[in-house]
Order: sequence, then C-alpha cells, then structure tokens
Amino acid sequence: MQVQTLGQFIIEKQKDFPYSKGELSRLLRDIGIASKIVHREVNKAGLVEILGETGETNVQGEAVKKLDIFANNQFIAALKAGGECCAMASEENEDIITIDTPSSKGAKYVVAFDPLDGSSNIDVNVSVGTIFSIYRRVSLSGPGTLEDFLQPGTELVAAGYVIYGSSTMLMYTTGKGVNGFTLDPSIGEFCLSHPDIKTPKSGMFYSLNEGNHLRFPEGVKKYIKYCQEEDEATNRPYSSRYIGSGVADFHRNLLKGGIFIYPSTAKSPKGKLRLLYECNPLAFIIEQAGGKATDGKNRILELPLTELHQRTPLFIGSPDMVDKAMEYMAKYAEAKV
Ligand code: AHM
Ligand code: MG
Repeated sequence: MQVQTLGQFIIEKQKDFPYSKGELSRLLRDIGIASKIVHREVNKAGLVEILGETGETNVQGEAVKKLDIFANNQFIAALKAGGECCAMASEENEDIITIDTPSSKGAKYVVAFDPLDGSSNIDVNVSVGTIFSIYRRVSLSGPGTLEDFLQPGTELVAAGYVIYGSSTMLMYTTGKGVNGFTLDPSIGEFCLSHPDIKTPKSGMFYSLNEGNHLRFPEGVKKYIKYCQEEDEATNRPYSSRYIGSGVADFHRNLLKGGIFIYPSTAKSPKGKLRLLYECNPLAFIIEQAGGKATDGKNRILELPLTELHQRTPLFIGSPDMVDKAMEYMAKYAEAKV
C-alpha cells in the first residue's frame, strides 16, 4: 500500500497556495517533530522518572505534572528552532513567549498551544493530547505581541491536535477540510490515515462531567434528560462517554458522532476550557468537518478574545446534537442554577 507521510502531504497541499513560501508548512513540520518526541516520552512514562507532579501550580492554579513541563519545553524548543513563528502562548506560561532570534526575523506566525491536555490522566495510562492554534501576526515586525494572539478564531490560519492514545495521531486543518495522520513508530513518520474527515450529523455519544450536574445551567440538565430518554426514531438513549481528556473525548465524537459539553457551572461561570488554545482550535476543526461549536449561544470562532487564558463554555460536535443542546439552552436561559 502506498503511504503518504505528513511531510509529503504538506508539500503536496502547498501547491494549492501558489504564492506560499512554505513557512506554514515548515511550522506544521516543527509541530510534528515536537509531538513525536512527546509521543516517545508518553509511551515510556511508566518506566522513567517522569510521572507525578512537580509540586508547582500553573497560571490556572492547577497542579503541574512533570510531563506537562516536558511537553511544553519540547514545543517551545521546536518552534524556536524552526524560526517560523515570532511568539508562542502556552497553557503553562502566564505571558506570551516572544522569539527574537536571527532565524525568526520576518516570521509571520504566532502559535498558541496546550502542550498536554488531559494531564490528570497521564499517571493512569489514559490518552492525553496536544492542541495548537496558528495565527498570522498583526504586529508589523520584531518579536510577536499579545495583540497577535487576541484574534477571534475566525482568523485562524491553521489548527490541530495530537492524540497520544492506543496509537498517536495528528489531525489538522488549514481551512480546507480536516486530515488525520497516524504515527507509524517503525518508520517514525505520521502517515495519512484519515483523509478529509467528516463528522456524522448526529451520533450516539454525549460527553460531559456529570459529577457537576447540580451546578449545571438548567438548559444543560434538561438536555441531559433528553439524551437519556427512550426514542427509537432518534436512537435514544445516547451513551454517556467521558474520559476527562478533552482531546480524546473530542476525537471519538468527531469520528463516531457525538457532543462534548463543558458548560458554565455555578463554580466556574465562564466554564473551564480556554478559548485560545483549546476551544478555538477544536472549533475550527469541527466546523471544517461539518460540525458545530458554540458557547451555548454564540459561535465559538466569533467570540472576542480579550485575555490570553480566557475561558468559555463549550458545546461541540455533531451539528444536529449541538443545535438540540442550544435549543434547550435558549428555552431555559432565564432559569437559575
Ligand atoms: P488540562 O488542559 O489542564 O488538562 O484541562 C483540560 C481538561 C480537558 O482535557 C477535559 O475535557 C477537562 O479538563 C476535564 O475537566 P474535569 O475534570 O473538570 O471534568
Ligand atoms: Mg487542556
């Protein structure tokens, strides 16, 4: 069977952009390199001294795992060395990381990432992931600035994620569909395995942390009830599936059909997930695959970004399921939690 590697695919796709000089392609290549190194470490995590917490908390007040830091360092190093971006933003760093090296002179892009999403699952051998967003800078020259990141998701040039699961996969979009690549460890290459992914219009899965039920908005509580009702015509009840690794829950629902919800809760009125490097990139991907992503009311990609680590509620997945959840949100908008 003829395999197409990520590198070959990127070069092939570059022909669609006659004036492109290959910077974006090289940026995607750099992300691919970092993710292969993270894959290697995640896979031997049980064998080496890399499990557990560092004893520190990050800007979000969450315990930092050693692998979080390892992954963060790998992405920062690969993007710095690649010279195609002028600043980075990471879940693990309070401020942006500017790049001012000779090789990054003239770099047009900034990259935001969550280096290891779902890291509470690392120690128990459950899938984790990396999520990334790529924007064209708005500042004119020199190292990148905060403003380069505070652009709505509609301005994304590319986005993707890597899932370190039973196999490691890299999925990305540049706004012309979504393609998925599976890492073949024997040759060390991501190979095209899921071309032009389309998500089902509706699915069988609903994914959310039901432990927070009492704190959910009324619309979400009612929508869950709807998911659990018996109805042959719509294949209900749906199955509940929640891993607690956003990338893994998203990936399953993207391929099989489903909805992932992280709503506002009484405890976190703005939700938990971050707009810049979690919700926007996943929203770009799901839309490119024919799905939808909203905050329960508004399209995620149109939300204004005013802070680097801004949070938002997220309803994402198969279009008919997101529409139905939004119907419930609108109907019970006035109800108190
Ligand atoms: P993280 O980026 O710090 O790992 O947090 C994000 C994760 C998502 O992957 C997941 O969907 C969610 O947080 C789980 O949160 P909870 O434990 O509240 O259900
Ligand atoms: Mg995360």
